[in-house]
This record gives sequence, C-alpha cells and structure tokens, in this order.
Amino acid sequence: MRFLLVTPRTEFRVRPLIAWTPLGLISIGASLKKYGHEVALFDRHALSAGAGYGKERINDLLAAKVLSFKPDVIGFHMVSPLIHDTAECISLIRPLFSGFMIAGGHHATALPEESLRKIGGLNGAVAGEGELALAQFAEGIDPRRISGFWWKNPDGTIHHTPPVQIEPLDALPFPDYSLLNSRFYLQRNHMTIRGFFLSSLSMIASRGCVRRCEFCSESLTFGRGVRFHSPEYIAEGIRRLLAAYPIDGIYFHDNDFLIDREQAEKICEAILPLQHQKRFRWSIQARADRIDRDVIRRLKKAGCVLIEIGVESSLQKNLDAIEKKTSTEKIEEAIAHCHEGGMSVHANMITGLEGETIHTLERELAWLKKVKPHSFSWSSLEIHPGTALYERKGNRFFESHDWNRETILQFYRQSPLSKLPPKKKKIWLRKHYVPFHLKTHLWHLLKNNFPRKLFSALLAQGIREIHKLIDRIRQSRTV
Ligand code: B12
Ligand code: SF4
Repeated sequence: MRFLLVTPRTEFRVRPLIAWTPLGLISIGASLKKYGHEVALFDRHALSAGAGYGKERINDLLAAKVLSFKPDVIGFHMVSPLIHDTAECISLIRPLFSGFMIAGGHHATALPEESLRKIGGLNGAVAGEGELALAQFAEGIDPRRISGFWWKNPDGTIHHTPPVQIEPLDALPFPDYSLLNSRFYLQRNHMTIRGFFLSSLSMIASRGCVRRCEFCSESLTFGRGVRFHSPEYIAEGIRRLLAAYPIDGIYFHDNDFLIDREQAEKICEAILPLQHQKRFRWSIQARADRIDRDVIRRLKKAGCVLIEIGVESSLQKNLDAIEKKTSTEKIEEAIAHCHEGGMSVHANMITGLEGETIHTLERELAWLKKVKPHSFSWSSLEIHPGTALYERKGNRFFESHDWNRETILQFYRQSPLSKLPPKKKKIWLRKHYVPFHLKTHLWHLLKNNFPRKLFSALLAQGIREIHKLIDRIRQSRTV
C-alpha cells in the first residue's frame, strides 16, 4: 500500500529556526516500510515555517502530491491549535481522493470521536501510538482487532477498540529520517539546541511521564507510565545518524530524560565511545528536581551541553496551582548546579497562568535576572483537550464549537499580555523583556560559538537570506 503522511501547516515562519524533527510520523513511516509499504511525507510545517511558502502554494503542492503519488491512505498528524488546518486539508483533498483518510497525534488521542464527527471527510482515527495500528491496518487486519482504532461506518456509526502501549520499544525500527526535508531539518542553527550553532536531528529515548501537571498533554499519546529504549538501541541510533548525515547535534524529545537515573547513566556510558569516532553535542529536557552535581558531571562527560527545564513559573503559588509538584528552591538549586557544572540551562516559562498581571510578570523577569539561566523562553498557556486544566475549565470548547481557523485562534489567544492593547504591549515588551532576552541569548551564543562558529553562523544566515530572496522572486514570477 502507499501511505502519504501529512504534518499541519504552522501559521508563522519560525524565526530563528527551531528544527525539531516530526519523530512520530517518521517512526510510523519506518514501521510501514518494514512491511514493504511505500511512504511519503508531505511536511506542511517545513514548507511554511522553514521555506516560508504561503497557504495557497502549499495547498497546490499537496493536491499535486496526492495526484502524482497516488496514495491508498493519507494520514494526518493533528495538534489542537492547528486542527483547522487538518480539517481544511481534508476538505481540499476529498474531491481528488477516494481512499482512506486517517488521523493521529495528540488531538486525535484526546478527542477521537469528535474528530470523526466534526471532520466530515475523515474515515478513521488512532488514539495513542500509531506505528502498530497503521501497520496492522495496512496488512488488512480487521479494524476490530487493531488497538486504539476508531472508524466510521458508511451509516455514520462510530466504533473503536482500546489502545495498547507498544512494548518493548526496541521492537520499533529506527525512525526513517530519509523521509524528512533535509534542507529544512539539517540547517545549521542556534535554536534547536539553544545557543549552540549545530546541525542536528532529534531522537527519543523514552515515552511517557509519571507526572500529570494540570496543563500538560505532553505524554497523552503514550498513556500511563514510562517505557524506555535500551541504551544500546539509542547508541546504535546515534551511530547510524552520525554516519548517514552531516550532523553534529542530537536533540532528545523525551519528556524527562532523567526520569530513571540509572537508565540515564547507562545511556551516557553507551554514548561516550561514539564521541571518539565523531564529536557531537546533545541536549535533553528534564525536571528540575532530578538535577544534581553528579548527573551533570556524567551528562557533560558524554557530550550533553544543554538541559531544558520546564520551570513554568518562579512563583510557588503558581507551581502549586498547576500541580508541578516541585518548589522554587529546587528549581533555583538545579540552575545553580548547571552553572557550577558548566552545563547550559534553558528555562521554559509560561505566561497566562491564573491571576497573572504585569506586576507578576515583572517578578518573574526579576527572578530570571537573579538565577540567570543561559537562555529562556516564554510561551502562552494553552488549554489542550486531554488535560486536567481543560476538564476543570469545563467549557468543552472543542466539543461545542466549529473547528475553523477563526474560532480556534480565538480560543488559543489566552495570555493576559496579549489582552493588553497592542501599543501598551509593545512598550512593555520593549522596556522589560526584549533587552534582557536579547542580552542573555546573544551572550550565550557568543560564548559557545566564538569566533569561527559565529562567523559560519552569520555566513549561513546570509546564504539563507539569499535563498529566501530567490524563492520570493521565483514565487512572484509564478503568480
Ligand atoms: C517535537 C515537537 C514539536 C516540533 C515538531 C512537530 C512535529 N511535527 O512532530 C515543533 C517544534 C515543530 C512543534 C511545533 C508545534 N507543536 Co509540538 N511538540 C513536540 C513534542 C515536544 C515532541 C513530539 C514527539 O516527537 N513525540 C514523540 C513521537 C514518537 O510521538 P508523537 O509525535 O506523539 O507521535 C505518535 C502518536 O501521536 C501517533 N501519531 C502521530 N501522528 C500520527 C498520524 C497518524 C495518521 C497516526 C495513525 C498516528 C499518529 O503515533 C506516533 C508514533 O507513536 C511534543 C510533546 C510530546 N512529548 O509529544 C509537542 C506537542 C506535540 N506540540 C504541541 C503543539 C501545540 C505544537 C504547536 C501547535 C505549537 C504551539 N504550542 O502552538 C506547533 C505545531 C507545529 C506543527 N505544524 O506541527 C502539543 C500538542 C498538544 C495538542 N493537544 O495538540 C504538544 C503535545 C506539546 C504540548 N504543548 O503539550 N512541536
Ligand atoms: S510538564 Fe513535564 S513533568 Fe509535568 S506532566 Fe508534562 S512532561 Fe510531565
């Protein structure tokens, strides 16, 4: 069978670039190929966020791909804030394509039945992990025996089976990175592994998280508990990537790389010998309360250069409210350990938590200035279906509203900062946020990449700008 897998289109160009890999789809692609099926990836995200193509152009390219590749099945990766894009794609494709359209990912896992009801042209959905379900579907197995499968009968009735977790994870083939748009994903940049000017690809060493922070839907598709790849599988995966691609960075997508200390240490040991063959740097995400001097020493020795911490807020009342189950002191200690151990640390912060005011934001900024992570980012709180927060809000937004661009964008505009009149917001950002943010990032960048790498960074940026200019000229000629 022929499978076309599609990512949703991001509405903005990611500047500077964050080229994290769509691991879910390339892992599904590898499983399907293992059984002899043909797979192509149509990456709407890479075309919009990377190449900067507009919606019309991407839609035309997708329609052309459907006609030339002639898939039997089209699979969509669905995320809640971009659900309108998938819905639009499906109605665009339906008149051209009479085969099976199926969706998976976080949104499909949280709301499989609503997805089938609200998106008319969709035939099926997978709740949870997709590798086994799609491979079984391709093998012609009766849907009633495929785990996590939701399907619509011609009479409109919906049936489903419960999801099953893939175990052991090592049974999965390595994700098929050859499906990726290499021009986008291999671009050397300083944001994928923040502050380090590297060409990198992503991997994942574990699936799941044992916590359930109120706002978080990160491990929804993986179900309860945590499962691990063996350290040997991870080392072999890295070895293959280093041999096949001109990369010098690996970004781990794990929710919490340090969730099992022994496992993390074994991975470090397995990775170390690879550093002698070809030097590469890597980064992880971890909870603050798992970070100590010893683990930093081991990570650093194995080539890890950056830990991203989901700090979310420095205010204890916020941490308690979102059920982060940690303390401001623990976070401060973790950041201090990173400084002492020479490990770069990035703080992921959230704006838009309940009770937030400009005053509390200023307190968060003052805290950042005090503890000095090497870099930080602030994302607005997003209320995703499948989280405790969505349940508590109780407005059943996705169940009760249309899934069109306007409604969805309205729902996701939550931050009080974005509620400020645009002029006031600009002034606040310019005065309090931008200078500090720029200073921290620039300093980190200079320190890690000076001087040869920095020169290459500037050169690469210049070349990218020239490519974009050529693209724009070409685009204007074809219009
Ligand atoms: C890496 C990443 C990105 C990367 C790459 C995205 C990509 N295309 O995969 C970048 C930086 C581009 C990104 C951007 C965004 N992301 Co993101 N991202 C992640 C992250 C951290 C890891 C994803 C990953 O690699 N998982 C590991 C793989 C193995 O699992 P998986 O992707 O879930 O895929 C499995 C199943 O979901 C399923 N599946 C997935 N797709 C399909 C399709 C079919 C047909 C089938 C059958 C099954 C199936 O099978 C896969 C294999 O088992 C997750 C958090 C997480 N832990 O998952 C957030 C996450 C997926 N992102 C999220 C969001 C919201 C976004 C953005 C909308 C940004 C934003 N906050 O507004 C954009 C959307 C960009 C886009 N166009 O897709 C949310 C989604 C929540 C939700 N309810 O929808 C998550 C869960 C983070 C969060 N905030 O909670 N993201
Ligand atoms: S925020 Fe981090 S620790 Fe909390 S549930 Fe999500 S992945 Fe787990």
